[in-house]
Amino acid sequence: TLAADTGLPKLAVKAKYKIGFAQTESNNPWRIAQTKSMQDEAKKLGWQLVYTDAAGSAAKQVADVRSMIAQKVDAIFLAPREEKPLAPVILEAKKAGIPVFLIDRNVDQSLAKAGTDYVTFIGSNFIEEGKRVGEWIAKKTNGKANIIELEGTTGSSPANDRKTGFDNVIKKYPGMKILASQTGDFARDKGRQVMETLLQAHPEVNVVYAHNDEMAIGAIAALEAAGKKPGKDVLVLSIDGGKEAVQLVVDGKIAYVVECNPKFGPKAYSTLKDYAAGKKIPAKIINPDREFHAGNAKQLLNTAY
Ligand code: GYE
Repeated sequence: TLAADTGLPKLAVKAKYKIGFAQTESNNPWRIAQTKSMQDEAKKLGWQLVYTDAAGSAAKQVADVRSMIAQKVDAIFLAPREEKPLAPVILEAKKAGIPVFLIDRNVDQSLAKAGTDYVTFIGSNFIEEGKRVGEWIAKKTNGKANIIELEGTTGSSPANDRKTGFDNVIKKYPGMKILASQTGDFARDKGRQVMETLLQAHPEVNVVYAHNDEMAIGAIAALEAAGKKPGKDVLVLSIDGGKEAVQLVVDGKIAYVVECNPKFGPKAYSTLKDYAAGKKIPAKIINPDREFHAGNAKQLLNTAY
């Protein structure tokens, strides 16, 4: 059945649901923390969770969502790997009468729309995250920096938006130059490899902006292997705020981290309950992001995921 006002599938009020969670990959602490949060909260509520891991493949994630539709889950939580390829299965779920909630990553709004094709996007404001990193660099370097940017997964909403937010700040400072910007696929080893190559081409680099902790940690390894001191010769900045990165802030190797918290479980399921109860759900539900720097990292370390 379709809710007449929005076109979205309705969800019955039930004590226990059978829900799907289509994860995109499990190769880093952020993903593992997110999956654990979704599983722990389902267990707490006594709900049945159908969990899939797309292992970094948008095509597999499409197949995973289709299998959830075939299993007639009550609702689907999807962390879409990329903005475009996952949009069609959202429409397929809608057609099958299954409401979809996007968590952590969004999809292209020209292909599938929040509030019409899927209920809502729950996650961070990625544009704002990129902007905060850019503004921090501008302040610390007086608007003069030679920057290497390590981008997240190509075509993913956090990679697109973290770049946009950052670029918007850079544009205002003629002395801030992006020497090179390349994808490291949100992965530690890829970040290290890309940084090694870019470092040879651009030895004048003095700032590294990594779209996530994992690539920042990889970049630090590359910098150290090349005899550079992260925190002294090169400022390293990242997004996520996992324990390992916050420890590196304490150690002085990472200068600044904007948080992007992976613990979605409680918010995800309370939003589902609100939706079933007929409450109006906003098209975007934005998580508040903290930040970590030399002045607070030690104190906040044990609150990082
Ligand atoms: O920053 C990164 C992960 O989609 C917001 O994906 C998420 C990002 C997160 O692999 O570490």
